[in-house]
Amino acid sequence: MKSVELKPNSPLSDLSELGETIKNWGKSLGFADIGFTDIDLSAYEARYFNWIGENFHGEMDYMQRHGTKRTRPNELEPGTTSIISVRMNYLDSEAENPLNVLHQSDKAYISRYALGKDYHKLMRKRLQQLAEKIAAETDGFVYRAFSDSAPVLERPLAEKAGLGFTGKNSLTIHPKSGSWFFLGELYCNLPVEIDPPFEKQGCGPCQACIQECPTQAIVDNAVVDSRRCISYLTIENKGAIPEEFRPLMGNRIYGCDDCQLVCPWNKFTTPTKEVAFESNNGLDSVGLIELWQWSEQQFLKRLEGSPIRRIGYAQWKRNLAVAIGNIEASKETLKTSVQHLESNLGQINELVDEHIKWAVSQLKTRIDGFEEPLVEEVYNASIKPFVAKNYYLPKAVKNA
Ligand code: B12
Ligand code: SF4
Ligand code: SF4
Repeated sequence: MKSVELKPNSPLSDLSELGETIKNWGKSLGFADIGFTDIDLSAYEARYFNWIGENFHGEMDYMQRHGTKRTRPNELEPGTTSIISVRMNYLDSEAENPLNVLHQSDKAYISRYALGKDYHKLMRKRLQQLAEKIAAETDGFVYRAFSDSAPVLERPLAEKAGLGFTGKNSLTIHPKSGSWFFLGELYCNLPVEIDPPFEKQGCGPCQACIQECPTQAIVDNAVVDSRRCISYLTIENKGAIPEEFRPLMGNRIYGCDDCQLVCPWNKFTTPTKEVAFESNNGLDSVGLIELWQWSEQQFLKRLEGSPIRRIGYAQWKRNLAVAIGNIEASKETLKTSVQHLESNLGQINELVDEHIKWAVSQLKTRIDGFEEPLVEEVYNASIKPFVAKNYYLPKAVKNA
């Protein structure tokens, strides 16, 4: 492959100046951090294949389909010699306080990354703009941009590029910025100086995420069994949600943030500056029954540009049915919820019907035992509380 050279008319005097210049360009394009690394992921390969070997990917076939392409960047994109790793903050500090939503069982909890526009396109567009700036100064620059869009081991790459350490919750955490950010990469052939990696996990003795995960999905240090994770159950899993997890999901209808909400490093979150990630469609605090009443047309219209649209209407209704089945409210409200659920029976598909029936039976058990302590018994029996005791939100968050 051709080597990269500065264009004769470039204002830069030497290729060694390019690294710093790229970081400045990246920041002006909205990335919170930019780091450079090599393509050696050998230290992570065994961990990745063990994870696949344990079947922790569940039905996410795309996670195991590409063999070593994910752990050997040069097999995915031949000619890659270096990787530019970037992160972009997404937490909207103007959105409703997530704890208020989690504490109201008749509200829908949507993970904070999905309150605004889909990040995949935005991230790749910005990476493309960054690449175009580099291409304008150089000859022979070859690249490909990714953000959760190909078999790429994004977190290990970020850790190697100095963008953060891997927490016990498996997320990349920056000690000055928490974990509420997306990752993206440019696989390329630039001869840039690589950045020092994060070598030490910053968790210390803390275990908050492991203890507070509602479904006990963090099965070891930085190892998540997707099949137990609410994010997987609500987004990636296309079939029935196993019954054992339904009561534990509470009102989380799309993704889950608990392992970030309890993480002390998230006191230091830097809120997003991206208008596209702002929650301007009311999804930060909306009632479950209101969403349940959306027709398929409303679902498609109201969620235009949102990542939520990807799961489709039936899966959306499946998730809502479970959450409505978990509502704790007055007897009257529970009865009305049953009516709303039953009015949709036979209208979407068998999968949704089965979840509606489950939800109705949950509500009816609660209605029947309303005067008795049954409600508490049922909920105390559900192994983990729906809501953790300590959360760490940045001061900038509304009502924090
Ligand atoms: C599959 C996937 C999922 C699956 C599986 C999650 C998982 N933990 O693997 C599910 C559906 C459950 C999921 C959920 C979420 N996801 Co997701 N997901 C991915 C995806 C596509 C692949 C991740 C992967 O390769 N997993 C396999 C495991 C083995 O890899 P890994 O966790 O990266 O593991 C390595 C490190 O943990 C590691 N390691 C590194 N250093 C250290 C240090 C120590 C001491 C140890 C022990 C291990 C260790 O070794 C492992 C093997 O190489 C990435 C995008 C991508 N292409 O990378 C997004 C991605 C990881 N997801 C992301 C997000 C935002 C989420 C959610 C927060 C969304 C939500 N709110 O619902 C949750 C968080 C749940 C969680 N605790 O992980 C972001 C994370 C950003 C960040 N700051 O870390 C990513 C990077 C997407 C993006 N481009 O921004 N996700
Ligand atoms: S996203 Fe939720 S369910 Fe998944 S590991 Fe984190 S706390 Fe557990
Ligand atoms: S909650 Fe504690 S253990 Fe979990 S990632 Fe954060 S610091 Fe690490």
